Amino acid sequence: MEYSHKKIEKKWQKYWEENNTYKTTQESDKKAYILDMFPYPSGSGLHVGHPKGYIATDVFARMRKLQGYDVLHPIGYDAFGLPAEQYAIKTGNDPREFTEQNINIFREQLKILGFSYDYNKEVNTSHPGYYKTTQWIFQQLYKQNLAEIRYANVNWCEGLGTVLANEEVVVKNGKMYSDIGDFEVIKKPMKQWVLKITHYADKLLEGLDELDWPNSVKELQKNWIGRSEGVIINFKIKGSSKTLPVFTTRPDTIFGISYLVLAPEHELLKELCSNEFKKDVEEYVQLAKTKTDIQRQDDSKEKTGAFIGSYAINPFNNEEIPLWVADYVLNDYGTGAVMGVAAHDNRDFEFAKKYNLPIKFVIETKDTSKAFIGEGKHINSDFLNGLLKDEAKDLITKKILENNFGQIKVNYKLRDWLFSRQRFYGEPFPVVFLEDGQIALVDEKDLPLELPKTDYIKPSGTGESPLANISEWVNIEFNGKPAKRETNTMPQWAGSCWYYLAYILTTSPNNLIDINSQEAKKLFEKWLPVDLYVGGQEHATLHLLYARFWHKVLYDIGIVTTKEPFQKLINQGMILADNGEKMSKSKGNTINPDEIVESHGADTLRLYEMFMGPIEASFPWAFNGLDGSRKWLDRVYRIFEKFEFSQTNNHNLDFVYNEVVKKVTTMIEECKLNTAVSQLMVFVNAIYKETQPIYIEYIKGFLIMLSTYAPHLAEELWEKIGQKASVCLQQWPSYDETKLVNDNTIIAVQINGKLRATFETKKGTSKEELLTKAKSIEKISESLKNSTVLKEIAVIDKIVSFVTK
Ligand code: ANZ
Repeated sequence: MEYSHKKIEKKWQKYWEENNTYKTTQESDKKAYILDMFPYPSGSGLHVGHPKGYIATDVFARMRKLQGYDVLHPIGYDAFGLPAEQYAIKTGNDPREFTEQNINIFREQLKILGFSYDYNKEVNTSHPGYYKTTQWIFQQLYKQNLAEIRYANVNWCEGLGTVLANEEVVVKNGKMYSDIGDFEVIKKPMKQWVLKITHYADKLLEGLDELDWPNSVKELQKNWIGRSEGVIINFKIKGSSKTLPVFTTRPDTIFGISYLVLAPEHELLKELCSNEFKKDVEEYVQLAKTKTDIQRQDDSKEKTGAFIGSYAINPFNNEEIPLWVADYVLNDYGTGAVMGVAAHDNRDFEFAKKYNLPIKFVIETKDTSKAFIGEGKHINSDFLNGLLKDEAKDLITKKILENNFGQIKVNYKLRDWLFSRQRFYGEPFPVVFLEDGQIALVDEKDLPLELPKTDYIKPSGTGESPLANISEWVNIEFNGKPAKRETNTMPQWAGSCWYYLAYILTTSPNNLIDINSQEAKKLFEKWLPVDLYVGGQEHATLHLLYARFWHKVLYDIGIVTTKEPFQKLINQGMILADNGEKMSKSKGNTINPDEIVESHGADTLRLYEMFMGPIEASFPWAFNGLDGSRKWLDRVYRIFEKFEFSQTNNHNLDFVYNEVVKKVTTMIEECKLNTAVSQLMVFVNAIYKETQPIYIEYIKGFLIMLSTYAPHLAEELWEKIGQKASVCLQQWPSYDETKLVNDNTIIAVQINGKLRATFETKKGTSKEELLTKAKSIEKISESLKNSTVLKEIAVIDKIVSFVTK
C-alpha cells in the first residue's frame, strides 16, 4: 500500500505557509543559526545536486527547533552577476526582470522540497533595499583607509569585458583563464578600486585556528595568505652609494651566495647596470615582458637571465657577488630581488648550472649533484658552522640587526583585492569624483545609490563600464559643484560578503534594520556567529576569505559582535550523474528535482539524498536507491494501517527505542545524517517484529524524529494519530539512560580448554540453566556424545566448561 505524496505534500506546504510555522522566533536562550550558501538564480533552475546541502541543513535546523532552540534558517539570492547581464544583452531585456523571474522559479523549486526556511527573511543582493547596506559597508572600508583607487596591473578578461580578482582566475598550461566562462585573461594596467585585504592578513590567519572547519579549507586559506617570516638584507653595491635590499627566508645561507638577482621590472636595475651590459639587459627585459607571472614561475621552464655588469658586497665576508637580472624573480614579492644560493634552492641551482656560476654548499650533504633542501649542519659558514637551520637563522638574524645590515620582515602572498568591475549589473560605488580630483562619499541618507534604468548595458569595449555611456547619471552636481560618478560597479562577491548579517536584520524581504543601530547590535549579539554553514568547497579562497575580511572590519569598527562569522563549516559533496560524471546542463545529464517530487515525492528525495552516504562525499544518482527510500516511507505509512497503538507500555521496545533516540540525536548533532536514517530504519524493523499493540509514546517520538527528514509524511501521520499540528513544533524525544543497559550477556562454551561455541543469555542466568543451554547447542551435544564427561563447570555471566576423556 502506498501513500499519496501529491496530496499530502501540497496539503502540508499550504498549512505551513498559512500558519507561519517556520517563523524565526526569539523566545529561547538557546539559538542556532543554520545557513546555506545562497544560490545564484541562474536561468536553468535547480538540479537534484543543488538541494543536497540544503536538505542537510534543514534536517539539522528542524532538530534544533524541536530541541527548543530559536532557529534562524533563511534563504536568499546572490542575484547580481554576469550571466543575467549577458542574457539581458543577448535578448535586449532588463537584467533586473530576468533575475526576478529566475528567483520566482527558484523559490517555487525550493518550496516544493518542504524546507523550513523563514521566507519572510529572504534577501536578494541586487535589490536596492539590500545593496544600500553593501554600499554603506563600502563607505566604512573607505573611511578606514581600506579602499583606494590604484593604477594597477590587473587581470583583464576581454571575453567578459571586465577585470577579475586573482581569486577568480584559473591557471592552465601557464596561461590565465576566467573562472567563469573560461575566457583568456591577460595582465593590463588600469585604474582600479582595491580593498586592502592585506592589512588583515594576520587577523585572517589567526582566526582560522579556532574554527570548526575542514582542514583542507583552512590549509587553502593559509596557503593563499602565504605568510613567511624572513629578513631584508641591504647589500652594498661596489663603486656606488646605492644599497640593494633583498628579502630572504634563509639568511643562514648567506655564506653560500653565488649571485644576486633582480626582477626585470626592478626600479634599481637601470641604475645598477654597467654601460657595457646595457644592451643585453634591455633586450632581456623586453623578452621578459612577453611572459606572464605564471610562465615566469613555472618550475618546468628553463631559467633565463643576464649579467648586469656590477657587484654587491657580502657584508659578512666582503666577497664580491655578481648581480644578474632574471625573470624567475617577481617584482611585487618581497623586495623584487633575491640572493641566489645555488646549492640549496632548486631554481638557483638550475640557474647557476646554466650560467656557470659557483655552487657553494653551506649545509652538509653527501650528494652535491643537485640542490640540497633538507636539514643539516652548517659548513663553510664561519661562525654558523655546526649549527642547524633554526639556530643558525636566529644567530645570523641577530648579527644582521646588531650590525645594521638589514631588518626583520614578514611577507605575504596575499594581494590586495581588485574590486572594480567594468559591468553594469553590480552595486554602483557610492562615491563621486570632484573636478579637483578629490573623492567624496555619497551622503549616507542618499543611499542606496541606485543603478539607472537604461536599455544600454553593453560593455563599451574600451574597458570602460556601460554606465559611462549614461551621461545624465554620470555627470551630477555635488554640493553645488560639478562632479562625476564612478562608472565601475562592485564585483558579485560584495553582496555575498555580508548576506548572513542581512538575514539577521531583515524584517520582511529586503527590508532591513539599520546595520549601524542599537537594535542591530542586539540582534547580532543574539544570532552571531553562524553555527553551521554548508556549501561547496570551491569558495575556500573566494567568498569565505572575502566574507571573513569584511566581518573582521565590521568587528573592528564595532558593528558585529564576534571576530569570526562562521563557526562550523561543512563542504557538501556532489551528486553525480548515474555514470559518475558531473551533472551539468551542457552534458544534458541533469535530473530536475521537480520531476522527482512529482514521481516519488519530496520526502523521498530528501530521505534518499541524505541516505546516500556521508554529506561530505560525492555519489552517483541511482534510481533504485530512490525507489528504496520511497519503499521505506511506504513501510512507515503501513505501520499506521496495520498496527494498533496502546497508551500502556509493554516494555518490548524499551531498549531499541531509547537506543535509537540516543543515536539519532547524536548522529544529527554530528551531521552524520545517513547513519541517523539507518537508526530510524532499525526502529521500524523492531516495530514490524511486534505482535502486540505499540506504545503510542514511542510512535510519537519516532514521528518527531522522522519529521526532520520527511516532514510532510510525518505531519500527516501525526494528524492521523489524533495529534494537533504541527509535528515540527513538538519537543524532541528524550531517552531513558536506564533502559539502555542491555541485560543480555555472551557465554563462552569450552571443551577441554578449547572454545567451541558461544550463546547469548540474560545476565544472572543460574549455573544449572547455563549448563542446560550449553548442552542444547548442537555442536556441543555432538562432541559430548562420544566421550565421558569428567567435570562440568559453569561461571555465571561468563563461561561453561567441560572436561572430557
Ligand atoms: C635565499 C634562499 C636560500 C632562499 C635558500 C630560499 C632557499 P617564501 O617562503 O615563498 O616567502 N624570493 C624572495 N623574493 C622573491 C621574488 N620576488 N621572486 C622569487 N623568489 C623570491 O620564499 C621566500 C624565498 O623565495 C626567499 O628566500 C628567496 O629565496 C625567494 F636555500 O633567499 B630565499
